[in-house]
Amino acid sequence: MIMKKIDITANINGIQLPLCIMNASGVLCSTDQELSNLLDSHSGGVVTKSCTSQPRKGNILPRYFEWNMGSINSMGLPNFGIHFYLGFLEEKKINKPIFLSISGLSTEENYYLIQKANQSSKVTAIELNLSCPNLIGKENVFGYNFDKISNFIEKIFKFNKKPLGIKLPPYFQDAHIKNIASILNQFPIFFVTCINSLPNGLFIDANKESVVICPKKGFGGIGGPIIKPFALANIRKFYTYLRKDISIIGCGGISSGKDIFEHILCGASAVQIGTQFMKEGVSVFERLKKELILILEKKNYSSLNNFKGKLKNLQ
Ligand code: RRO
Repeated sequence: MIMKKIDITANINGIQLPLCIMNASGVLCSTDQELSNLLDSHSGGVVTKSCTSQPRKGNILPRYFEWNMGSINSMGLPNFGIHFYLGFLEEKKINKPIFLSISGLSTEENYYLIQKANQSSKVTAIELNLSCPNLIGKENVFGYNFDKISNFIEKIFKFNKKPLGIKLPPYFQDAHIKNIASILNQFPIFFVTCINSLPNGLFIDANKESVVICPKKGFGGIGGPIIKPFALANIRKFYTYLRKDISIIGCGGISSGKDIFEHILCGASAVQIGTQFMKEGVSVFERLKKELILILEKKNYSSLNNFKGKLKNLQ
């Protein structure tokens, strides 16, 4: 039997990834060691921890907890500041696309961070995080601020020259997704990443009659397998409403090759792994790659374009 060569590289609006699977921002991508491990891993790209202009310690510990169906976090944007991430990239030999995630605490700070990212030749693309759910004293998720997003993005494209994508929060109403998509469609955005964690979840320990993380009385962002249906729904709807040249990076609830297949079927061009990467470490990328290839072999598909976005309806 002659096996067809199976191509699971990805193309994010012209950015070529050697593999369609990478890490989600926030997970094991904060320190020099973690980022070096990612550069050395099989991942198709490296996404850095969302950064601010100054280093931040983040919220008090414990701030992350996982169980069989998911994870809850209230990290509070701990990071070493943008200069650390740009400095790290300057020193390293870069062998795959680098997505610098930024998450300023104000619009002005985001403009500053985007300007800095524009000055680095090592940054392939900017992932602008408009969906951090865990900032004490800054509880509102900017991605839900429908009135302000348009002006904010308009100003960015007055000076930004780098490929830029936006990490979105999950939306739960069709009208909200239509609204955001119609705003994003007006700008030369390269990609959206759907979805960040589901904000303001609560996991509790019934034995101890207690919450499991310390900040914000135990409330935090939910990730992992239980959020997959929400990730798929957001990807599917954005795939329908966004301009076709805006790629979608799927994120949410992936722990197997089948989960990746489902994300791509809904319209994702590539995927990111959060909770499962945290559980398994860098070996997750090779495992998922093998599992995805097996599925494509069985279905006789030779590349992601054979099925990307081609989810069937029942009538
Ligand atoms: O650091 C965090 O608390 C955090 C961020 Br910035 C984010 O975008 N998503 C998340 O679940 N946690």
